[in-house]
Amino acid sequence: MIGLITILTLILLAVIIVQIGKISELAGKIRGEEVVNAERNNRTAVYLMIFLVVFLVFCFASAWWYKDSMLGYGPHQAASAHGGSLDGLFNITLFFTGIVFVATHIALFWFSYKYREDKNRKSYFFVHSTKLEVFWTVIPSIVLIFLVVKGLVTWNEVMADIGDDEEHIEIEATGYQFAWDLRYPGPDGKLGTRDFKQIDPGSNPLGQVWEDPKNIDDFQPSEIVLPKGKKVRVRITSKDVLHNFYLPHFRVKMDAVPGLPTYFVFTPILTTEEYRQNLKESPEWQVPSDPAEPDGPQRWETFEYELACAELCGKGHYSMRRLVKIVEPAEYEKWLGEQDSYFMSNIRNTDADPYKGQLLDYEILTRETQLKDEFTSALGSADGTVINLKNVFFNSGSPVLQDKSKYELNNLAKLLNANPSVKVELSGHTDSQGDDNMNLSLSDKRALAAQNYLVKKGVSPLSLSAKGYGEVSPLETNDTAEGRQANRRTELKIISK
Ligand SMILES: [Cu+2]
Repeated sequence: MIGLITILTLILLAVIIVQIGKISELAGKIRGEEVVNAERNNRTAVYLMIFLVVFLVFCFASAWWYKDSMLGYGPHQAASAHGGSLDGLFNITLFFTGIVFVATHIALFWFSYKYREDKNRKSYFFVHSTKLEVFWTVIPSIVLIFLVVKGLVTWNEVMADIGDDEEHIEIEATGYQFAWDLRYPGPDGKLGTRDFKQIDPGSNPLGQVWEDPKNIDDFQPSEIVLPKGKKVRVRITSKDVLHNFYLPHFRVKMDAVPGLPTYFVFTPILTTEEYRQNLKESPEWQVPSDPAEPDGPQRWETFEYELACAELCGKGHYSMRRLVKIVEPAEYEKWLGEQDSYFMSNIRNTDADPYKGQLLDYEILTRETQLKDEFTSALGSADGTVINLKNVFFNSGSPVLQDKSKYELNNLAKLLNANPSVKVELSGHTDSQGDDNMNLSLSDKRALAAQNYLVKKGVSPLSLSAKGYGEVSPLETNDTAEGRQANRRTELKIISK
């Protein structure tokens, strides 16, 4: 409906203009062409002057009106360390181009006013003015040299890569139609290698090479979380077409090119919460976030940083949005601890796992902290708390400890040595396969083997006891291989503290 009205209005306007033209033509015939022309020239000259004033006022007023919504102005100060210098560069450029913009517009319209047709004025021609040539060559040259040099200096500062041994966090963003796959390096701080031939949309979306141990702990979060004040290097790449990694609030923008990894280094300096506090000062942000819910949270409260794609990469382009959260370093560490490695949750012990049956360094490390936590919490709770000792393995049907059991037992020895007053019982358990008595005796021997190992590692024999329980207390069903595996175990019980 609005479209139809607009079209009708435009047609009507065209008709009116044509009619006015016809009227002035007729008037010209009646009153003599010259008089009418002079009048029309005067009128047009005045209209142009009015247009100039309205136009310039509009330009400045709209810039002023929207200043709180523009990046770099009002509450939108850059949230990254380098952002300020980029904003500064924009402002310097705006200053010079602004002067030229205003001056040329005034000159353009003033000249058409001042030099409108006048019978009594004669044109003045001149061939060459050296002064003028020098004037309009030298001044723009100086300004341009200044802008280019300043721009280069800023560019080199903003685009500088990480120096050798400089502490930083490296993350990776892979664009595809239509989303971003994000990858973090996990506790080792290093991203694993990728090979496009290994890409499988279901089980290996990034084509990570599992033989590379650096891939074991990499995780793929659904949003970017980063600590304030730490240098971040983002590896940027694409799987299909050109995308663009754009973090507007951090003044980070870089093409994601298939087959050609790019990068951007930046340091966030404002947490999401601090940015919200800045926005809170602006009236534009003190309105309900959802107009349908006037009592709901205000706009500034629901603000989030975002990652967008700044390349028109296809019809789903708009949906390439990911949340970005900047938090205090302690909160970041906490978040890191909650992330699950992609390999461990999706690939471990499947056919794609090249380490099937082996104990991984990553597992040894994570188990160390886990055991420590379990032991500390057991000391804090009532006597009788049981800890399942993972990663204690015996040869099949025998009480001989496998070499890889040393990690768990060494860690346990460390904890017991640090708490000499704690008394514990080691207990052996088997599955239900085979003879009951054999199982009981085997579990007894295995518990004893674990005890002997701990004594060798300096734990006082007085704080240790060992007992076999055979097959009587299974954790899970004995009908499946996984269940039986879970039932064959060594446990630790706190007797007294
Ligand atoms: Cu895109």
